Amino acid sequence: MFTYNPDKLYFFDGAMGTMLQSRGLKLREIPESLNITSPELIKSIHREYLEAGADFITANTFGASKFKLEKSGYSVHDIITSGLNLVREVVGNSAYAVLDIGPTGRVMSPLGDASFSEVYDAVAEMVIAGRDLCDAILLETFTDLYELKTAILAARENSDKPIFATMSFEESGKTFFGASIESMTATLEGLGITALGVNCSLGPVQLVPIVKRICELSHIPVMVQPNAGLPVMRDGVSHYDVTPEEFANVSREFAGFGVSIFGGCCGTTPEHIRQMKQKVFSCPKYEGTCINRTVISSASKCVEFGKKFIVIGERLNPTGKKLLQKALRDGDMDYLLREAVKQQEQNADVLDLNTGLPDIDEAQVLTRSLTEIQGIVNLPIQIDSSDYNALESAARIYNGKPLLNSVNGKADSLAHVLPIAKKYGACVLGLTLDEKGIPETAEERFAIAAKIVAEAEKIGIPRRNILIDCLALTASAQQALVPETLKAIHMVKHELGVCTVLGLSNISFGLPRRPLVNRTMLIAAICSGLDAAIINPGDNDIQETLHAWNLLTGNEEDMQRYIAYCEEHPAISSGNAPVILQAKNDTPEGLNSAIMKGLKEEAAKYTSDMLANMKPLEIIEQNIVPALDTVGKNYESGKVFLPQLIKSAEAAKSAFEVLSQSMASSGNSGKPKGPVILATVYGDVHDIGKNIVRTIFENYNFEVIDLGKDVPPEKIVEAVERDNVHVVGLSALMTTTVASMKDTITQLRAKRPDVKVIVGGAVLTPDMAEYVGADYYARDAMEGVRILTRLIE
Ligand code: B1M
Repeated sequence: MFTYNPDKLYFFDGAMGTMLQSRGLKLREIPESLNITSPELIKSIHREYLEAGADFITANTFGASKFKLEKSGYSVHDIITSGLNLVREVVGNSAYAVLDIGPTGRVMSPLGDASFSEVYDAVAEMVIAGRDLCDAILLETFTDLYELKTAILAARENSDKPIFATMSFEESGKTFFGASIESMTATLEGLGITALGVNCSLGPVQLVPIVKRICELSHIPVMVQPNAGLPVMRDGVSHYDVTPEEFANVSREFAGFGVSIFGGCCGTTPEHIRQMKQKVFSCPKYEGTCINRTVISSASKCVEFGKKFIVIGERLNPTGKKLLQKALRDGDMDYLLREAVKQQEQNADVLDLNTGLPDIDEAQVLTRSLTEIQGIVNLPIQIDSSDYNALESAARIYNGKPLLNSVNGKADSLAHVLPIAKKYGACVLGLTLDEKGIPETAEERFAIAAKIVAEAEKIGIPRRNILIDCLALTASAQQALVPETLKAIHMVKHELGVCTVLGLSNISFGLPRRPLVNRTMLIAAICSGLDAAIINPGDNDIQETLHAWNLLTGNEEDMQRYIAYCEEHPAISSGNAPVILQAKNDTPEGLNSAIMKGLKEEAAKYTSDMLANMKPLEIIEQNIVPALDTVGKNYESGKVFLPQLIKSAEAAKSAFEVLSQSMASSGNSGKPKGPVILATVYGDVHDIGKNIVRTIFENYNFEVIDLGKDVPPEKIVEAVERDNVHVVGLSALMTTTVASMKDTITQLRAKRPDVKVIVGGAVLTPDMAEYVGADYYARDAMEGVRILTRLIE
């Protein structure tokens, strides 16, 4: 089995797919099936990479998950064992045999329909099939950090082999699903893997800034497997133009950043690996170190403690909040999502999530709430529970690196919570209390903090992953202890060297003008070394105090933020009650805002309310379409990523369902006219517009045969002939699927020249409609109705 030696550099092999294509792999042929049907071919490729100097030979098992092999007739077990046996036959003991695992091809919940356990089980099946035959496991080319974390857990818990994990980045420095370099590094490095890194999607040159940043951040070895450049299409085939020499030169640069494991992806050949090894092998040992930071992360956003002051939103904790308690008991996730989104809009940096109530299954409610919230809010979460089982269940399904709230100095707490933090690579918040309660003096609280740090380090949790809460006691009852809290914060921060957090509002309990006391304590604590507070981010007093503090201690940007804040909030609050900031866009653009934020139930509710004053079509044209347009533009400009796009689409759908029901109840009666076929063309899954068109057509009493989305031309032709239809409506939303629309119309014309074709969809123009050979172009659903009426009546 492989053991990493920090004094050595290691080399993986290069592309398998490119080599197979150059040797005649047929379109639609499953590459992994060649382990069984053409073993000599696969062995010859392994042999070439071995001769080129690769230390690790990767089995041809990348796509061997049960989802991908489903209809192939091959079993996961057979593909994996045959693939690894072929490697072993070639390398014997002269190189390491690697079980290769790529993404499962499913999108995980709540964005997609694959649950954590489905993905976990699929990867575990692959690992179990290959664990006795391999020396290491490579999880590569992932773009969804959540899926990769799940796969790592499946690999770790079902084998003892070293794990290498890589993700594919776009030039923007984010993955397709929006994971950032920071969030990837923070999340993966604590999961007990041997190395993390990047592969595929980009060539070595484009990867330079990404790899440099990963090396600055990662505390574990870094690996890189670039493509041989960006693909260029020639004669319908992808070509990769980076030569072995260029590839080797940039790889040497990677070694200078601290990369110690090298290899190649699409377009690389044995020659790329040979020259890379020659160039890199002689590199002097890298002596640099990475940045030591206390960070937690969601899938896309990292928060660093110890720099800017961090606000941890406290509103998702049911203590004293009747409405939240009810929502948790009723499973009203929308209430939680609204609170989460509101705190995000109020500039919280992190959200505390506590679902503890005496009469509920906390593990179940906490994991469900967390799954929903992390699908919609991009802030990191502080998982807050005193139930060890709930804490572990949540840390397991959390998408990123969480902060666990909390451990304390009691033996039982240390024994249960620290192993959870270690296993999931989480940060953990330590409370300075133990079996004897909360000590009075700063020195005693410091001693508990030091004990927590020592116990954590003993099991391998680095000090940077520990934060300490020195506990604010109520000033009205224990006034003399306030300075002890401040002193303890100072000692923990400066003598123990860990970041500090404080649950603030307890300090003012029972006193008049609580906000005044809270904000005064806040500044005193920050001066003592406080890095973060658990507070209500909608509390104006706290917000303006923090803005003023940042202005006084920060830079020009903080000055501008302070001025902007004052312009937005002219009234200075006073009195006892915290002033809750109004969440932006609450009304009157509620529906647009709900769609943009991806809030399904809110979108439906706003739509029902709006139906009192507006017609369904007006709501579609004035709200749904513009909101989706904005989301589309934000997606295009990289402000939002695929997960948010999917969430917005779901919210738009739920709004539209309400409209559909309303239109159905007011629909025309009489004998339906038609029929007309509707379909979104092949290769295109956008069906919101097409569904709107269907509903409006039906509302005008046309019979619609809806063939759905992503419909192959043959299926449309077949339906036209079978049902003797005279009008076909096609929808396309992407430039890439206009060609598919043209192809569909060509095939239709060949069989049924008499059929009239109406086309629509955001990407089309009248010119394009003519180009694809349509008879009519409809800008929107109503125009479609007018055309159809003329045609059919
Ligand atoms: Co995507 N998407 N999307 N997407 N998506 C677009 C289309 C995009 C423009 C966003 C952007 O980058 N700005 C872009 C295409 C770029 C291009 O080619 N020029 C894009 C992309 C790139 C992608 C993916 C490739 C993203 C990815 O995976 N990397 C992927 C594509 C997958 C595929 O199809 N193979 C993808 C996926 C998705 C989601 C699944 C997340 C989701 C779709 C969910 C669903 O439909 N079930 C989605 C969404 C929601 C959008 C945007 C934001 C909104 C589309 C929409 O529903 N609009 C979209 C941006 C945009 O269009 N502004 C975008 C509202 C709808 C009512 O309008 O369909 O035009 P529309 O229908 C109108 C009229 O056009 C007309 O009537 C309707 C009502 O007025 N009409 C007809 C339509 N068909 C008609 C037929 C008729 C008559 C009228 O007679 C037959």
